[in-house]
This record gives sequence, structure tokens and C-alpha cells, in this order.
Amino acid sequence: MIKIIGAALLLVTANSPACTGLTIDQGWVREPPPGATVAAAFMTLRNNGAAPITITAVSSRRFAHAMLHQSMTVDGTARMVAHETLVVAPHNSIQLAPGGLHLMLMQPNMSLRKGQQVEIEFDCGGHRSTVDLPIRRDLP
Ligand SMILES: [Cu+2]
Repeated sequence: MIKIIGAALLLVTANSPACTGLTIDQGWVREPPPGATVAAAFMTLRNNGAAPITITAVSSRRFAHAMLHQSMTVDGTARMVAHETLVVAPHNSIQLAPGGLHLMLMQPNMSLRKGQQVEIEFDCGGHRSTVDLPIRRDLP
């Protein structure tokens, strides 16, 4: 029984290397000040498929942690709330932009400078998509 389950999982992984239908456009990482331990990334997540895409985790080899955050103001104070998952509806898109939803990248393992690329990996419930985002000072 265990062997059969293992074989089935391998098949799914081999046949579905990417988050089906997901495209990532206009992505960039804001260059953090020297010595900063966090950076934010922005992009448009688009679902070109007919089924919802649920992003269950985000990671980058260049950071210890990555999380989806939402900036908001509560009682006059700016706060960030973490999203465990993010669902992109079929034929729809979600924008990650300064002041709103963003990807928080924490504890870089090397310095981050304008012009470099940062590889980000999205996990959609076992399927994975990666994207290289340029580090920029300002909005593209
Ligand atoms: Cu944040």
C-alpha cells in the first residue's frame, strides 16, 4: 500500500513541474538599505487556467524566510498581516504592490544590490513555479 502511494506521488511531481496556469509579470524586488534584514517584492500573479490556484508557500534560496504580507492601517498604525495561502481565481490576477499585498523576504544570506536577480519559488500545493525578479530602487 505504501509503495503504491509513493509511486502515485512521483507521477504527479514528474507530470506537473509548475503551478498550472500561473504567470508572474512585472515582478521586482525593492533594493533594501544596506544592512537591512528584510526586503519586499512586488508582482502581478495571473491565473490563465480554468481552476483556482492556491499558493501555499513561497521561498527563495537567498533568504531564510519568505511570506505573503498585506500592509494595512489599524487605528492609525501601519501593520502587516501574514497570509498563509493566497488563491488566484481562474482567469483573474492579483497585484502585489507597494502599500498593499507584497512578498516579504527575510534574512538575506548575501548583500542585495540593484541589477541583481532574486529567484523566488512558489509552491501551489505540491506544484512549483520559479521566477527571477530584478532588484530595483523604484517602481518599473
Ligand atoms: Cu511585509
